[in-house]
Amino acid sequence: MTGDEDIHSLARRLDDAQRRREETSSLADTAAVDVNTAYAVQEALLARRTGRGERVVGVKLGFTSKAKMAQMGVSEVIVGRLTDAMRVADRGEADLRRFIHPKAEPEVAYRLGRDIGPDEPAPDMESLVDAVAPAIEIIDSRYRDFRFTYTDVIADNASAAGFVLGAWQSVQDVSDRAVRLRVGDREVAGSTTAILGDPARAVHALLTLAGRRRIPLRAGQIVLAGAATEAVPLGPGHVEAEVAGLGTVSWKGV
Ligand code: OOG
Repeated sequence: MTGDEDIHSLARRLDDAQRRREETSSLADTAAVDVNTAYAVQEALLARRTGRGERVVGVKLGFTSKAKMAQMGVSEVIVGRLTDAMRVADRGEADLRRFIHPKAEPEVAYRLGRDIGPDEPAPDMESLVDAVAPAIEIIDSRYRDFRFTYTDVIADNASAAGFVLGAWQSVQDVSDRAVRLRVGDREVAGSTTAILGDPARAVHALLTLAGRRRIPLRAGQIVLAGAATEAVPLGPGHVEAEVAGLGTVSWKGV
């Protein structure tokens, strides 16, 4: 088992790795970390960020694709937290030196229309969200070579590192939409079907998970529902994603 002291020292290790842009090794090398402990480390990591003045602006889901679930040998999605410091402006620039070995994923973002209590019985989408947008997530594992266990990645805030939001659109069914991501001269194509079959399902999975993990969900917060394609390694240059019917979102790595 892991005590409070260990939880804080594991959070410090991940936080230092992110701030110094230095990879770290699996937490399993030094501590026994179960899923509860891993979420406690994530919470302690978030407390370090908010202690420095960052503001929580939403959540992200991970392992929403069958491919990643199979790769990790798990069947449950994971959640990480987004802060204002992670946001990159649409059509803006981000200094890649902020990251260790970043990758981009094209996603669908939802905006929560109201606070959501931990034990609400399956509310409908219209009552939960008030807008939807195309988005690009920047993931950046703090672990060497992106190699981690299931609990490692939960502790590491689900590899959350950055996000870019396109223009908000009215709430609509975004299932079965074509998605493409261009990173420099590489283009990958996918579909919103890769996100648990339908991104709306990811929002419902989030409610269950956030309830269980006592993660507050507030009006105005952003939900990144999960990746529609594989993650593509980032280098300097233009990055653009398009979700059919929702439009495009882009930024430039410098
Ligand atoms: C973990 C984060 C996964 C997703 O879309 O599954 C994720 C990782 O692969 O680094 O964001």
